[in-house]
Amino acid sequence: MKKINIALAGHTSVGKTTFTDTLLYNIGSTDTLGRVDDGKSLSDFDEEEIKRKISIHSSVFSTTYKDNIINIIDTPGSSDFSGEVVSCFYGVDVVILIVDAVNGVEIESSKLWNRAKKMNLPVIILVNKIDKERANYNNVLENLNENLDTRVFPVHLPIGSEGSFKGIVDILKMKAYTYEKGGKKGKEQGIPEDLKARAEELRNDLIETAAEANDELTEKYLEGEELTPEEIMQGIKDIILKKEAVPVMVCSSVQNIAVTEVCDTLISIAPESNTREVIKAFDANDKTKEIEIKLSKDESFVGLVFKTVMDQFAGKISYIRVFSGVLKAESEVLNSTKDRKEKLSKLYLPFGKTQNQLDRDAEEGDIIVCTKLPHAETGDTLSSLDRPVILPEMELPYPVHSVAIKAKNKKEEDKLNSLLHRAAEEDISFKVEYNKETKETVISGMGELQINIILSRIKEKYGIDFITSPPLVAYRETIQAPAKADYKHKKQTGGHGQYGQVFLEIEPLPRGTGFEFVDKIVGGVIPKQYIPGVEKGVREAMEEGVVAGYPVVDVRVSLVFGSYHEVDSSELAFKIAGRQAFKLAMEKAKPTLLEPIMNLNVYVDEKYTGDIMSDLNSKRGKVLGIDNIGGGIQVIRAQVPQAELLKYSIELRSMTSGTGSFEIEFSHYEPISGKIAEDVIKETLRRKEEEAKEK
Ligand SMILES: Nc1nc2c(ncn2[C@@H]2O[C@H](COP(=O)(O)OP(=O)(O)OP(=O)(O)O)[C@@H](O)[C@H]2O)c(=O)[nH]1
Ligand SMILES: [Mg+2]
Repeated sequence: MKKINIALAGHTSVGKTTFTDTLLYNIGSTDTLGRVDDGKSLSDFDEEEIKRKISIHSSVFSTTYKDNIINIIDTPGSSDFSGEVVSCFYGVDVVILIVDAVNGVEIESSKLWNRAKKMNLPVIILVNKIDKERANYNNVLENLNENLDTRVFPVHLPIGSEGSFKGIVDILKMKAYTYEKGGKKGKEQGIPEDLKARAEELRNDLIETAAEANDELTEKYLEGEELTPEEIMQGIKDIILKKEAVPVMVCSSVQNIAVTEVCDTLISIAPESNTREVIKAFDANDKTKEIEIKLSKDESFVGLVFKTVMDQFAGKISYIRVFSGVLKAESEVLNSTKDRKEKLSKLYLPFGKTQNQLDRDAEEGDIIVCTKLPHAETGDTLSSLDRPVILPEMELPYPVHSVAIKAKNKKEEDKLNSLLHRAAEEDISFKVEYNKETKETVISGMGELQINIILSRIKEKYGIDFITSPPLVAYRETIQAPAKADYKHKKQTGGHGQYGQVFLEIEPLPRGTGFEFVDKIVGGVIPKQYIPGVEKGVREAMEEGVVAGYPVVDVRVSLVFGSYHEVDSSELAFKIAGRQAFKLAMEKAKPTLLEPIMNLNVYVDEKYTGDIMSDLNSKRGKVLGIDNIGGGIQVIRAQVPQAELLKYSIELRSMTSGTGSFEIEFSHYEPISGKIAEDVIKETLRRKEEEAKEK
């Protein structure tokens, strides 16, 4: 019995969900063949998915076929949901990259290919929709070879094409399978005459590929000896694991032709749950200590929560990949990421929207579901109490779209916040943060569509109305020249007075350094106990700069001189003096605004590159380079002010008819001046006035 854990991934609409539904039907996991198009898909079952006819969430199916356990995860194709795709990649051992037989490699396919490569996950390619008009297998193979930085080798050859597609030649078995309408399985037959030569050619190519797996096979092959069927199979498996070449299968999911043969091929060549033998982890008690986890049921338990669903009735549902050991129902495990114990109740096997109770222990290689784990979140490692380990942290795509949000009715603010946090628990790429600097709740994710879907659910289901706006930019302030100032705080109010005098020198520091306070007092002109007061005052003043009230950064402040009074001095008096002196010094030190600059990677079809470049130009962007990543897709790497990118996901969509996508992350701060700075100051003051009025 094999255990195979698969993620189906690919560009939008290549047929991942249709393939899933067809496969589940063919292997007898369900009696009815559901379809995305008629809203009956077992995989796209969510209301929004049915309405929009696209996948939004991943769906996990634990199935058995010919005594093997196959866990299939159907992932969504739109980049808006790529966070969930990537987290699911952490739960599987192989990615089936599905491509459309006419379109070949598209933007998301090429990003997913790169992601799988980065994660060291083996990939097998499935060409779907070979029944479509203009589909041509040889063209797709060429397209794959050109656009993925690997070599592909077909393990299937289609019989017929476009409307006449009726089956495949399996190059691994050198047998042909053809379909009759309504059949779940191909009828085995001899290879059609007109395909014999091509099938032989592909078979030779396949054997040559297998021979590359190791020196022994290579030698045998070169000496003209025939490789045994076992050697060929083992060679192919090794090559897949090493990703030196990638096998290609073919089918039509919607016509239900060759889907079962795809499944048979996967059983013979896909890496199994323990093929990798070991994975890396860290000792939970000493995170610098790397440990190898043996993928075996005889080891201590280690599992990963790779998906979380907040179900209206069942509560929190955690999807767990068991990497090693045995997991028993009703037992206790350690959530080593959170350092908390988790009490498990029953164990279930996932099947789309349903869960079936598991009547055995879960073991290495299984994907199971637990409900109501108190602490577990996506990305958490679970381990046995006797060997606490942590798996490497998930590396997820960086959010690209953010909006500020507040409840229309102030009284609903708390409820809105808790619903947003709940959504974030379920969707690992959706983040909710309170930005202390701008005093806004900012939600961010992978795209406008993702955020709109989450918000419309909150509105419709819970009746909460809210206002969204582009988030405020977290500007900063700094100085551009050294300056000096002094301030004497002196107050005589009846009995005890207040007294403190400080002389400060301030100077600019390199970008990103933050703040330095230097005590240069000699001869006790300010007693030691008051000096922390001065620093506190300076820090307070730095929270709101003199240009537009933004935090001040990259400044060295030296306290050089001062005076005190035996009776009237106090830490408070020196704090006030420090604060005021800093403000005075900053006024004289050529203060300026700083704006955040982002690193931006834009992925577009090359026909849009010109438009994108001129748009980036108008956004004050600096283009750093353009790379071809294959498939006619270019990555434009640029640095652009954040203020210009607040609606970029919407703009890019319209510039590229929805095909472009991008990645973004904070890079650094840069000064702004002139009209741009004036506008920022004006807008900030206007907003502050408005806020003051509201209060
Ligand atoms: N001609 C043809 N159409 C197909 C095939 N497989 C799927 N389709 C159609 O392609 C459309 C998209 O199919 P889905 O299965 O939803 O594609 P998907 O990859 O799951 O899409 P997302 O999850 O939204 O990215 C549907 O209208 C399907 O009927 C196929 O083999 N041939
Ligand atoms: Mg889908």
